[in-house]
Amino acid sequence: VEASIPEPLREAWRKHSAAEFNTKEEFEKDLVRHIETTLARSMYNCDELAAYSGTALAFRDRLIIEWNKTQQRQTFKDQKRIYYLSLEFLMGRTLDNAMLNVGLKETARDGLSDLGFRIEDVINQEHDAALGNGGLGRLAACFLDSMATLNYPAWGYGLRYRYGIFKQEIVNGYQVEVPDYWLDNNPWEFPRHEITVDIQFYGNVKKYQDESGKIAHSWEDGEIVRAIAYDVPIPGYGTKTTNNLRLWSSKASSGEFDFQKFNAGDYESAVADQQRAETISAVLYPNDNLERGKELRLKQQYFWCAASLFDIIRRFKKTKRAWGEFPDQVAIQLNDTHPALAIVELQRILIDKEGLEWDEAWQIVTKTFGYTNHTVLPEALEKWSVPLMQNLLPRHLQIIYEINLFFLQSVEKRFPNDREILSRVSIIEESHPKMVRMAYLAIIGSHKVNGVAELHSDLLKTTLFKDFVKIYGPDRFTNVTNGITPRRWLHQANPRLSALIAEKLGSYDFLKDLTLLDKIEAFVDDKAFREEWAVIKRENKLRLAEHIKATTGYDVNPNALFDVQVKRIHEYKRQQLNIFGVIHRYLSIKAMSAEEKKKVVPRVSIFGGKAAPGYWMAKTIIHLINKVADVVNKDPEIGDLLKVIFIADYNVSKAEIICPASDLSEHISTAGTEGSGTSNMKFVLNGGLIIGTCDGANIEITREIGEQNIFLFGNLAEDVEDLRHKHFYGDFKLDPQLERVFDAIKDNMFGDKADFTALTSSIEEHGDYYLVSDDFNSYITTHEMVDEAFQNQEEWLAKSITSVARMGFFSMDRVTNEYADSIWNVEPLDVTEETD
Ligand code: Z2T
Repeated sequence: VEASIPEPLREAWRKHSAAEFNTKEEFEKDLVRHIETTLARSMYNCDELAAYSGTALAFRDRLIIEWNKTQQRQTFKDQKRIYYLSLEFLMGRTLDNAMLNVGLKETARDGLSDLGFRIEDVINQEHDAALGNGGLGRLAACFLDSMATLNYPAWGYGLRYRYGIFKQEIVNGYQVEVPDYWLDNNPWEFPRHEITVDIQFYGNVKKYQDESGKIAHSWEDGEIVRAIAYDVPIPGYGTKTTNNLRLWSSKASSGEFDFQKFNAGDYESAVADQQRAETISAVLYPNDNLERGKELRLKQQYFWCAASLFDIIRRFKKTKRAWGEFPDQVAIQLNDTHPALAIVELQRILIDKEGLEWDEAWQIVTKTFGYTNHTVLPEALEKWSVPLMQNLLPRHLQIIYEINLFFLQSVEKRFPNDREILSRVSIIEESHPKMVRMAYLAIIGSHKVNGVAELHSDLLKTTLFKDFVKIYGPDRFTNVTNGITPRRWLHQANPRLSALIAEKLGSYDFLKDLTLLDKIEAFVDDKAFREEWAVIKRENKLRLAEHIKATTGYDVNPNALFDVQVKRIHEYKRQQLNIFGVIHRYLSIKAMSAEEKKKVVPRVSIFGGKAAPGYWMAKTIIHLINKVADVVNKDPEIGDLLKVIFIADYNVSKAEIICPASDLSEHISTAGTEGSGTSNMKFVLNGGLIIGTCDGANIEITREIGEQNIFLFGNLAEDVEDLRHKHFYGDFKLDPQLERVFDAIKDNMFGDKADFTALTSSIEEHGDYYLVSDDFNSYITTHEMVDEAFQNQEEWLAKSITSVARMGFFSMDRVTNEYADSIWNVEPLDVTEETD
């Protein structure tokens, strides 16, 4: 039977086609129906969780309808599509975003209220989808929102982890990791049990002669694992486009468990096989900016790349085009090197399965891929040991050697007198064991390579990838500075500020064209506007204060300066600099007379972030922050002048509460280490000022908002190498104010000093790699300038408004359009009469 219904029967279908709710009445009807039938509950048995599920199901119906239409439209038009390959999608919650994107949140609010629920309580029932670590995963999620909003035909491809990033609890000041099992009752995913791909591992390669006598290769006798597709609808804001995020889940290939083994009575081993297969998509690796070379991680990477490519090729083949047209139909973006094996897999399919010649295949491959690099930190660059890859992916390793050979031959031809360059740029590092350098593979297999902020992209070109610029010329390397979606990070997180801006601008159009924000600069002296702006900030601070009270028990003064640093805990991000600064402030206040204390600007220092479970130094930093909080918050000499708060389990939904509530946020990485940073953008867009180093996107934020509106401090990227060199040769003097801080720690002021020796000695004795001491004085002095500025509330407010007005550049929509024009060469596809 044909899957497509014949035309004469379609009228009956059309008559009964599912309808979308648009009014409050229709919403209530759908909601009650879902609660009473889908959930089998009633008005006598409906808690907030059931109300959440019912609301989600009602909105899900709407999304599905537009999602189906979008997929039909995109198939019918068959334009070039974008495929965004990312091992991480840090989505956060879906319901609130879906309600806002389809423009029916107020309708739902009224409907829920009629039925006895407060919409905020309902929204808060949802579990975050946390399939990511930090900035890289959140960037992927912002991409999806933006690509749908701009009507690009785009798919995300990722892994359906059973466990997302762990939940963080703080017990006695230490981080404790709790598994994040998030899949039960998730209404936002659709299992596609009919969409499967069998993926091979291990085995060996046979050489043979094909019919024409040509030498060919086949990869045989491996172990097979099945990939099953789970689809997630991605609605755009104020558009009908609803794109697809496809996540792969792993399962044993022969179904429930191996039949033969089972019949032979080998029950245990049959179950073990099944579990081993399911382990592939079981858990997200919790490292941010660190790669550890574990076999299971390589399995995850290949499993996901192979399934995604098979799926992409299956779609391409349906159109019966020639292979040469593949890059005109398909743009694949590699989110870091995690999917770099896709390059090898496409080459393998083209030459081993489709019988193309090497050169023709390689042309197609390089035209298809683009590679985004997110960091210059050496410990984050992926390298896989050759023996490991030989065992797991024998044919792929051969192809990598082949790619490398042709590449090195071309380099030798161009630089005949340079022996050194060959070993420097080889994909294979000649170490013991030999290693495959994934970044080099990604560069060689892509037509464009981009960094994520200007400084970062410049550093790539002058340091890490210098030789490749020489080989390929500068055109292969480009910059696309990161952005954030204003839908989630302004409209959803800060609805009152969004409404105030809309009122002044006459519409919410700025959410689709963020450069329109510049029009609010005209109101910077408007007294009523300024007052409302200040009231909104205060209410957002109160909301955060409530959260702090509920989760930590501490009362914080909403009039104090809220000073926030929330991001993954990492030495290069320098939370240690911040907490040392806090100790400095504490000691200074304690040394003051009553008279002097009256002049102190009250502060709440707020921290949040997870440490990778194996990263001891990061865990030590968390411990110190919590110990300092214990002491400072209970010190009667301090009162409201200083509070230290560690917010446990920082995630996307907490960021939505925290970002709108900051007066000041900290983006203080050692210059040259942070690729871009994106929370800096979220805070400024919500009217917070920032203190930061000349690093990542801070530099471009300064260019946009003006240097009078940001607190910059510290050494510059160009000076870092020299300073490290000096330290290495013993030219190091601990900053005297930092010495006073260390003395307090060593006096056991914050508990057993031994707990913190690793932290202090990394600075005093082991070269201070992250330049904490070098930047300390500048940091402290700049914080004094912050205090002074905060005392002039009128000027502070003007800075806040002006900065928001100038943030248009950092919209993810600008980012998406830049990728579309300069890397993907794709066009949007909007609804037209022809297509609908
Ligand atoms: C990550 O979040 C980032 C870089 C990585 O390099 C890995 C992870 Cl998990 C392998 C971050 C950068 O640190 C940050 O500066 C940047 O803003 C973000 O990616 C998005 O580009």
